[in-house]
This record gives sequence, C-alpha cells and structure tokens, in this order.
Amino acid sequence: MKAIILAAGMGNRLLHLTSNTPKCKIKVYGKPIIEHQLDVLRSLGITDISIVKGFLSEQIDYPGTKSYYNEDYRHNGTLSSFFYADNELNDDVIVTYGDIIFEKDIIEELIYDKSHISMLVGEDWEKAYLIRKDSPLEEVEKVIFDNGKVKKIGKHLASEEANGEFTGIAKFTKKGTAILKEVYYDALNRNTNAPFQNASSIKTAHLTDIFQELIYRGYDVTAVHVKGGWIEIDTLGDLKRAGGEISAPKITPEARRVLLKDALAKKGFVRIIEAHSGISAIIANNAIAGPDKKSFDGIWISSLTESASKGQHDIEVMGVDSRLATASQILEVSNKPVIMDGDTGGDPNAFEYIVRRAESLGISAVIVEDKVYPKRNSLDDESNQILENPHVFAKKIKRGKNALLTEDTMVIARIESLIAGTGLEDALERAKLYLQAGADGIMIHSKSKSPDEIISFARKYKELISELGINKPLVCVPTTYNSIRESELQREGFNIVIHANHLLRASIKSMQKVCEIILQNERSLEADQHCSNVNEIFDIVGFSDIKNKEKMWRNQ
Ligand code: SPV
Ligand code: MG
Repeated sequence: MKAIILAAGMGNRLLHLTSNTPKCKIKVYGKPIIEHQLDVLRSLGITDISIVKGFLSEQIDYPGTKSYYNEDYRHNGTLSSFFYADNELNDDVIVTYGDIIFEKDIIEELIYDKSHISMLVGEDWEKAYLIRKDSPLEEVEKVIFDNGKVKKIGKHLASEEANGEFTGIAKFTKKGTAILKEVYYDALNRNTNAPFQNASSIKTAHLTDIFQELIYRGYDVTAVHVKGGWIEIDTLGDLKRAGGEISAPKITPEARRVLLKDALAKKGFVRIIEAHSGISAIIANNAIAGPDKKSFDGIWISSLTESASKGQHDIEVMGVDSRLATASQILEVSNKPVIMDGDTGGDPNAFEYIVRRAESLGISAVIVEDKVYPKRNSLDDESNQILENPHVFAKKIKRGKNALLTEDTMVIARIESLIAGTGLEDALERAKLYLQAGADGIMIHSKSKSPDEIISFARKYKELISELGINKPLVCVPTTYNSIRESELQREGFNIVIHANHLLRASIKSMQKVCEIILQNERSLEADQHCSNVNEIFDIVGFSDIKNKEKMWRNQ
C-alpha cells in the first residue's frame, strides 16, 4: 500500500498562519498536521509515501518520502495535484488531503475494505457544522450514499439530501488506479476547457469531481462510513478545536532582527503599518487581504500613536523605558520585522542606549530624525520645527552605529528639511552627510498634500547614491499625500513605505462613535455593530491557545 498526500494548496482560510507557512505544516498539539499523518501511515506499515507540494514547497521536507511539485498550485484543483503523482498510480494507494488529522482506526477500516475505489465518508457531519460556525455548508464536500455506494458527491449538493461528508481520504486498489487513470486521461483528452462535473474545467476540478465522473461512467465507489476519527483543518475555528495554535508563531530577537534587511534584499520594497499596543500589533501582524494574500511586511512603532494612545503629546515626553516597554509588548505578540521611531534620539548617549536596547529586543531598524530635542510632531502646522546642525546629527548617526553589536539592526536617518521649510537642496546635502556617516537608509518626510516634493527628492536621491556608490533604502511616510499608491512610490525609488498612524486613528473614530451611540440610546445594544464581540477579542489574543496547551499538558 502506498500513500499520496496532497499538500500543494495555499490554505487561504487560515489567514495569517499560512502567509509564510504551508498549511500542512501548521501545528496541532505542537506537531505539524503532515507529521501527524506520516506517523499514522507509518504505524500501519505504509512507508511508500509521496507528497505533492506547491505553495512554499521548500518548507516541506521529510526524509524517506517522495516529492512531486505542482507548479500551478495557485490555479489548479486537488485533482490536478493528485495527477502530478500519477507515476505512483500503479499499486494500492491511499490518497489524502494534506490538511486532515486522522486516527489510525479509520485508515484501517479503509484498508480492510476490499472494493477497488472507496472513500471514507463522515457521518453526523451536520452536527459538526453547527460547531464549525466559520465553515459554511456550501464548502462541505457532501455525499449521498445508499447501500454503501456513493451516488452523488460535491459541494453543490443540498445539505438536506446529503447523508455524509467526504473526509478527503480515499483508496484505490491497483485495478482502481487503472480505472482512475483511464477515466481521467480520457476526460482530459476530450476537452480540457469544458466543464468537468461540478468544476469549470478538469484543471480546476477536485477529487470529488473525478469520483462523480467515475460514478457517472458506471463504476462503483464505496462509502466506508466513519463516526469521528478525523478533523479537517480549514479555518482558524477548525484549528482551535483541533488543538492548534492560532497566534502567530514566536520568533527569537536574533531571527527577527535580520528580517527587514532580508525582505529588502528579496523584494526591494516593503510596506509597513503602525502599531502602538499589543492588540494593535496583533491586528497589524496578522492582517491579510485578497486571493494573493497581501499583508504588511512589518510594524512601525510610531511616537505619535504611542504617545497619543497614552493620552500624551508627541513631544518626546515618553521616557525611553516606556517606549521600550511598548516595543516589548508589540514584539511579544508579533513575528514580523519592527521599525522603531527613535524621535531625535535625545543626546548621543541616550541614542546609543536606545539603539542598543532596540537591537537586543530584536528590532530591525531605528529611525532617528534630524531635529533638536525635544522635537514637535512633524505634521503640526503651528510648531516651530528646529533642525539639528547636520554635522552634529551625522555624528549622532555614527555613534548609534558604533554602539551596535551586530550588523543586523539598521540606523535610518530621517530628514526633516521639507517639514522645516529649508528645501530640497538642504535635504540632499543632509542625505549625503548622513550616508557618509554610515546611515543604513534615508527617510524623507513631508506634510505636503501632494507627493511632488518627495518624488523630486527620490529622483535626486537616485543620482546621489550612484555618485556615492552607496545603495541604501529610501523611506517615506505618506500620511498627508496618501492618494499615491505604493506601486508608484516603488517605481519612484522608495523601498519602505510606512502607514504611520492609521490603526490608532481608526480606533479613535470607532470609540467616539460607540460613546455617542451609548449616550444617545442609554444602552449599548445599538453600538454592537460597531464593536468586536468578546469572542473576537479571545480569538485575537489567542485565548484558545492557552486552553489547548492546558489540555495537552494535562495529558503528558
Ligand atoms: C510618527 O508616526 O510618530 C512619525 C511620523 O514620526 S509623523 O507623525 O508624520 O511625524
Ligand atoms: Mg514620530
């Protein structure tokens, strides 16, 4: 008996957990799903195991298994994935999705069944979906079976008609694989673009579609029904119930520190979002959008939002230890690179202390601005923005760099010439001095409504770095000129874009709205639609992780 594990998919419904990790590597009770599968299969004496990989295939590496690579995993379905391993379809074979945790006895039941084509069908599936609230019934691969034979299968079936759910685990005998291959290649050769059973084409079809096709062509497909013994992990809710951790995996300071430089080297461009507290950091870290899984590459610890979240002004009034305490909270709950707003850094001794502490915490960059301590927020129109002497500031950069123990943490010089009104030439002269002093990057700030002035700077910056032979990243903070898209900023030569204050601003608006609604209604019911419910808070902070860990340790 052989086994084939289909582990090519992107696992989009597991959100942030699968942005850098393939679904089959998500841990349940401390062990990746696929390792649970390998352990069960091997305990049954099945050692000829193939894994079809796709998304983040390089992370799926198990000695003693065979690998197949589905390079079109973004577009094709589980059926195509299965056939990447068609070399293996020459013996009795068990096929399973890579996101199922199963117990040994249900696989034994499947092995004991002697029919040529059989699948494990779960009973009581509707009850299960009462608990699986985040899995809609339309997503269930429903089965109608009669006298042990599958009649119909697919997500499209009405739940009232169905009497089982496909577990994602099936078996073909040697003869069964011959039938399977014949039917598959026949359908493929007819017309690859025509709808195939319930799929738009054979390319996007799932295992359920080939089973339906086999039934349609008169072959028997046996339903081996099981009560429990398996769990499919599709959503964060499934993962919670299965005993998996839904919080972002932890990272050491050493491993995290280098992530910003790595991302810049790999992608050339990163987008960063602000956080000012533990919960805002979790939201920033785990945010994900769209089918191409857009996410933020890192977190900005803003002086404006951190001081405002504590009800204070952005005038360097928060002590260094308070800033580092906030940084620690943010680092504890996230695993992406963090850039710290270092304000002016205070006097050079204070700045040395800040960068060293930042480095030891695992912060990837400190941005320090060339104004005189105590600075005023750059976006305030009325404040007197006093620039530091550029030579004095260049020395501060040098001292900051010297204080670091590694090459990992970057010291980025922030130029405030456009904020203070001293113009582009001044900004460029400063950039030259700061780069020569060893700055790992330059941030050009502006409070103009138009991006024109930072674009002019970026064009000159390109010339400057080629003249100096120093290629260092360029940073901008498009708060006031936010009609420009990231892609355009990237084209103009920016490497880091920081959305510097949006999570705090969003929460202020919501908080004000909710206060107003409660006051108007003299109760909170009407405000519910503007509030996350308490269970969402539990989920955001990963309360289920604690409960699962307690369960796991109780059984140790
Ligand atoms: C911050 O976010 O604290 C910044 C950017 O330094 S700004 O508020 O625009 O000065
Ligand atoms: Mg600031």
